[in-house]
Amino acid sequence: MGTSWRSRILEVAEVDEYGPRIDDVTISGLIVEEYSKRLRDVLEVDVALVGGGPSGLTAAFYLARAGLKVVLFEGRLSIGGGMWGGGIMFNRLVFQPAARLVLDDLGCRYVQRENGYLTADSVETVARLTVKACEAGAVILNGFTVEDVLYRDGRISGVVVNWTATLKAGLHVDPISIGARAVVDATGHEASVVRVALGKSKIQLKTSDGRMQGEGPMWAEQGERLIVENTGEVVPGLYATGMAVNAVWGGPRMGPIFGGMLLSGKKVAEQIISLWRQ
Ligand code: 48H
Repeated sequence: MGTSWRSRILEVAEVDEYGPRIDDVTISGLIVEEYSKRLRDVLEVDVALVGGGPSGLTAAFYLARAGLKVVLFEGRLSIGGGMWGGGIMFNRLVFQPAARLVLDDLGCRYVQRENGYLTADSVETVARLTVKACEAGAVILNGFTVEDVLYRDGRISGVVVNWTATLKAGLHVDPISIGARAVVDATGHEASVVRVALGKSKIQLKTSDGRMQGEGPMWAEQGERLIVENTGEVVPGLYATGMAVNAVWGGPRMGPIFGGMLLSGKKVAEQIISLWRQ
């Protein structure tokens, strides 16, 4: 008769000169038990964020800090999106002065340069944003791609997720669904959640023709301004933040300056928090 892995963990562990003996099956049991519980806990949330770049992580931090139940799905194994590489892989980040408040809230270290520009180490900043979002209570699930949305009564009401590895392998495996009062597309240039929503019949954006306008050519000042201005709901229940905003509204790209991403993440969080408090 086989014993369950739980009975193994309850057994008094054998001890050798290095401490309690390590049991392979117990390791697996802990992973499966804890991950399953985490996944079950986020099947229904206040906010489902898609994309773990600067805008998504910032939004996750503010939303979770306000007490909302937040899950963030990141398709890759690594969090941080386009932040790691700074500009042309010189891993320094540049921010405009307006981003200082957000950097301070997130506990990021930076250097003050001429004309108010701020610079920071990209690896350290990714780590800080991630830690702050997790400490605030956001659950980050990496390796998960959002491949569809839930749409009920004219509203986006959740996301449909699958393992990125499953999708990359081209396996025919059905996904699972996550219910959310608000969904945030923080997927960067791809705006992949908005795109998938648009691919479904009957869904129109709040843009002039109801369609995606597509990102414009590089112009940092305009790009940074418009990204913050246009951050918000694009379909009832679906919000855009970060680079996805300019893809939706036709704003220019801005190259390697990251203040707009943080400010956009903060703004989308504040919009959702104020609705939630009503
Ligand atoms: C799960 C997904 C899915 C999906 C994509 O690109 P990001 O860093 O996004 P932002 O908007 O926070 O920041 C943009 C910035 O990094 C940038 O690219 C700038 C400033 N560019 C300027 C310019 O001129 O080029 O992060 C998006 C994340 C990535 O990690 C993706 O893997 C992830 O979203 N993602 N995750 N399901 N369907 N699609």
